[in-house]
Amino acid sequence: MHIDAYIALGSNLGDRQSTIDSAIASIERLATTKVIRVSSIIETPPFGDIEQGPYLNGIVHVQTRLDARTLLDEMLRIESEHGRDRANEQRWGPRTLDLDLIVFGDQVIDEPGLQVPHPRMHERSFVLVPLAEIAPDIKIPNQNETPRQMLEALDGVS
Ligand code: A4P
Ligand code: MG
Repeated sequence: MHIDAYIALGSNLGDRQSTIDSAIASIERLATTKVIRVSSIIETPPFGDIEQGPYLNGIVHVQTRLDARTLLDEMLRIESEHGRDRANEQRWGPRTLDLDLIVFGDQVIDEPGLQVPHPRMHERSFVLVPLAEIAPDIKIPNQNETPRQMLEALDGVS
């Protein structure tokens, strides 16, 4: 049985577009994993209090037979292959590549180092805009709202 998963991509250091393209190619090469759809890659102002450059952000929809922990481990490996250096960076600070697992089928996981659905997705337009583009009406476990509704709620307050 495959699982429909949604991975958020972000980059604000180096050649952002090449990094995003190469990260998508790496995701495509994962065992038992198929890229179904890639959202538009959009430029977004940095979210949070840290002074940093604009990001490119997007979402990839995959179908995979990997389990969530294996997929996350592969995502962390792909980040480091693209120059991500966690030891020398700030929380929410600039990074060559950030891959976040946003949704993993209907699974709800809350373990050290792995939480899905991503607990802060509903407050981040850089996640919700591309997610609502390719998957506006998916059911997100543990959430009453679809991506479209989350985005409407966020637009309403900002
Ligand atoms: N982890 C747990 N659950 C997950 C999950 N579902 N997906 C753990 C990915 N990782 C998960 O990740 C820290 C640890 O979270 C990982 O080792 C993994 O085991 P991280 O990416 O280093 O954390 P972080 O990035 O410092 O924090 P967080 O809350 O993920 O923040 P973001 O969103 O990644 O912050 N502005 C714009 N416009 N666009 C952006 O993409 N990104 C950030 C970075 C700040 N501002 C931004 C953007
Ligand atoms: Mg992250």
